[in-house]
Amino acid sequence: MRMPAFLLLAAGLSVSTAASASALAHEYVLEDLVVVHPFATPAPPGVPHAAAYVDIRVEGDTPAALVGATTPASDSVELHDMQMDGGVMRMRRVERIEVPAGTLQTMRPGGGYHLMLMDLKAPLRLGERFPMTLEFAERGEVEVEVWVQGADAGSEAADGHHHPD
Ligand SMILES: [Cu+2]
Repeated sequence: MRMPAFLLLAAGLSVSTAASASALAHEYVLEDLVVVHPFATPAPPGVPHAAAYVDIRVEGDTPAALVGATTPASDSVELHDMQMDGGVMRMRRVERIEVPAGTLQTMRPGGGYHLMLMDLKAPLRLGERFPMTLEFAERGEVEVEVWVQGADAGSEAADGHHHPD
């Protein structure tokens, strides 16, 4: 049975809402939370890990917390934060990524939060797409499609999504 989109939303299921204006970005809705333009940078053969980036916007009054992710593309996915530490960029694993109500949490290559795909099952090539399930505290899960893009192209597409003008 085909359900209207609003019923799926009410049931808390994910709906791919389309970037109808352009094919350059994509986003997903989970209740009052919007996941915008998930992308990952390429990983050539022999490179075991890759980073993925998702922007998360909370439109309602309740903060959100990303607490985990899974994908068939890798053995596991860790939430990471990358910061300068004594002149060296260091990655550390975090338990959760908080997104305060009414705000946008962006992730970009080069620093800060990202999702680390640990032990890739295959290289990630430009132009490929793969599914990933994001798990949020209280809100549950949403499945998104991750696009493999260069750091600049992915960042520009995500930025453009927030500022369509
Ligand atoms: Cu990392």
